[in-house]
Amino acid sequence: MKIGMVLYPTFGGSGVVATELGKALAKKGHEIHFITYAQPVRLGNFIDNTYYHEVSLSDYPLFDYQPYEIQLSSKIVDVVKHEKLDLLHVHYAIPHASAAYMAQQILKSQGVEIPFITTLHGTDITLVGKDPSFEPVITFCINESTAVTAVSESLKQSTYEHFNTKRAIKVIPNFAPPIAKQMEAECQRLKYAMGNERILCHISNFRPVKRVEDVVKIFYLVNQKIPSKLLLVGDGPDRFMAERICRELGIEKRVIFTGKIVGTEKVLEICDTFLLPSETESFGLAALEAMAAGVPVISSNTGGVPEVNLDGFSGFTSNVGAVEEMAENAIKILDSDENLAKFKKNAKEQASKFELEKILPMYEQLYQEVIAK
Ligand code: GMT
Repeated sequence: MKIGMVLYPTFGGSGVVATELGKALAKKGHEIHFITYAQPVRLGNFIDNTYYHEVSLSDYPLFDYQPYEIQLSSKIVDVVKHEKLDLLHVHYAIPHASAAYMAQQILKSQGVEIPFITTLHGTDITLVGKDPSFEPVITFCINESTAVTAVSESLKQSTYEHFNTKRAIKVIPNFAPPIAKQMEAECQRLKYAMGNERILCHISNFRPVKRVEDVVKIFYLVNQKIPSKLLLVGDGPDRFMAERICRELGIEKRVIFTGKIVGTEKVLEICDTFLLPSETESFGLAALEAMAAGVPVISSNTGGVPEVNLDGFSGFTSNVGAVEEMAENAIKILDSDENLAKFKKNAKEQASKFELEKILPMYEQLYQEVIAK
């Protein structure tokens, strides 16, 4: 199949899923055309069957705001026509679904039919989408998409709660991209922690929804009982606040801010526990990636996270803001080598339910269905 993949190119989960999905489909022989405004961070080098079409933005002085959606629609029209695509798969509703709809209508006026699938990822529904200023467009696009998928059962239910739609939404969970085994993990680990220290980790875009302050407080409590280090990976609006709190709590020498990293599997390989205390999380791809690397997860029990992290098995889940309970749970995992080994094994076992080989055929089947419609 020839598939147009419309996505955000950044570190956000939706872009990661779209890129990894495209790469996996390309490996199976499908032709994948990524359409976005910058090189997707996970795309990497020259990969067979993948093509990247950059949407260039106009900086004409009349525009206070660049009309990205219009330029994206035009690019989609061009790519569909000239590359003879079979379907579009757009990740994150805003503005990708409305751009796809507009492109579809333009193409229809020129005698070209193109179906489009919208995958809802989370904040497009739970935070941004239900903002009244977006709601009518999102509702319309959900209703007009040839097919709609959501990354968890929880996100599907939230969509029905917040939007005026009865249309079928298929749950296709995210998958853990395959990870190449690192050979020097033990050496690498010693660069960050002494032999007797545990390493905790958090990876995110440091937005308020991630509750990075809770991450630091959980670590502060754990570190009082168990010698440890915290790796904070990523960057965003709450990084400065997190750095300040670390200094106030006197743990700044025990917390390492790495900034943004492309190959996070290298970090995960040296970690013992992953912290994800988010306010809301439709799925928690970062937690799944941690579990796939054998890292147990301490998370909130919000949104789709309990579908991924099994309480008491692959880690623990708690109510949002229950910092002390989350710290106690982390200590339960970290206080003996036996417990840690058990949870690491369980984390991998739970992650295997979301292996790429299990999820990919669900998308391929859906693609066949929408093309046949
Ligand atoms: O979490 C973010 O801020 C990024 C956001 C995105 O759209 O890229 O992530 C969302 O999509 C991911 C991939 O499906 C999910 O794993 C995340 O849980 C979801 N984030 C939220 O719901 C807050």
